[in-house]
Amino acid sequence: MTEFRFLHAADIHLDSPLRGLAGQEDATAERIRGAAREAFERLIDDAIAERIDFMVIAGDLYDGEWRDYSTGLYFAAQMGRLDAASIPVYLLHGNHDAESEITRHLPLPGNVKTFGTKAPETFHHPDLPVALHGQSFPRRDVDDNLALAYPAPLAGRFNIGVLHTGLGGRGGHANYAPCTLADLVNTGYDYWALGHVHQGEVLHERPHIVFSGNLQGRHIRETGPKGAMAVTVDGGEVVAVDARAYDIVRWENVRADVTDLDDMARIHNAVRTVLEAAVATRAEGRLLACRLHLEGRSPLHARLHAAGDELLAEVRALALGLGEGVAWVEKIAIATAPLADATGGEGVEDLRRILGTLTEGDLEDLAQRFESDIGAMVGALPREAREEVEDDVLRLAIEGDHRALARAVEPHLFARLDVEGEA
Ligand SMILES: [Mn+2]
Repeated sequence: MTEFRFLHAADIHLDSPLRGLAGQEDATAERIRGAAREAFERLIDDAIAERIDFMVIAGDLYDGEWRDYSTGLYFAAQMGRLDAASIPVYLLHGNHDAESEITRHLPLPGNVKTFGTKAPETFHHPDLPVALHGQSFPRRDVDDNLALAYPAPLAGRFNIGVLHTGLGGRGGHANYAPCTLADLVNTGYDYWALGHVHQGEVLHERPHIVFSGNLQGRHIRETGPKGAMAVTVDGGEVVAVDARAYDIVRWENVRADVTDLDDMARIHNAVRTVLEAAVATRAEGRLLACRLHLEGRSPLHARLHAAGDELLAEVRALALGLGEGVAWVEKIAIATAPLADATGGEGVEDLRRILGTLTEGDLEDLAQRFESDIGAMVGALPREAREEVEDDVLRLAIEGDHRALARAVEPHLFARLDVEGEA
């Protein structure tokens, strides 16, 4: 068997709406909005420049129902570029692109083969001894183990399984089309091109079982390099699986220690310094999109907690001041502590006592009240919204971790009391 190379991508989420950008019109915000398309173009550019033998897209190409046809037309045009370069594409639909009727009926260039939804389907590469087996999601909520029905490997071929799966429920991803690593190993295929889990990972070698991860991070829980897997096969054996970064925007958590900084100008300086360092060492020339964590004991603790949008606007101005398309601050997480434990009047002591019973004492009664007040609200959130929560406090509420929830709200409550007391 000759040598060949393919790109394995997944979870591209073209034109996914990006939260946190509302009302921001600057060039940096525009860059972030267009990041998924730009990353996709990098992938296609690379495929053509390197003359790869084929491409696999393992689900969630689209984010869901389109607002208009532009997403589909854009995709068709990019596939046309690969068609002109004689590069076949094997496309599978996952939970996010399962629902759209438009998606299913969009005519695509002849090089694109889309796996059917009714049963596993097998495609053969036109020139190479490669067989690809896959089944697209017929609907969003697929709870069956699709892998069990995939056909036996074909003799004399390099067999690739393409599957969108939560595997066993990994890292906060919904466990769609669940299966085990053993299920996949036992099929006797040579490579499993998996999608759905946004963190890229080689889970097994010989056979190779691989999540490519998503092409472009979309929020602060998708940090670090994002891209696709470049796979080289020689003599029927996988000889290389290289994670290639195609992202345009790099998401990172950035921390600033503000211990003992006693005025806002010094805090601004500290923030500028950590932003510059993160741009230099972690962004690899990409636009740095970050959550800024302020940490340490600070005389400005209460003021920082109460500052809200004003402080966010200030640090965004600092980030934009580093240059166009260099850095953007998604949110500030204040994790400072006061210089000394604040003392307060009777009300403050009561609050401290109540929170103390939550974080240390017997939980039964208050847990029930949490359940009835917050549990009902959280229960009303749609499944997808629950999965993609970015707010730490809301996440704890969803997880029903009342102790951690009480600890998380405590500094906010005391900071507010302190600020009001100062005035
Ligand atoms: Mn998915």
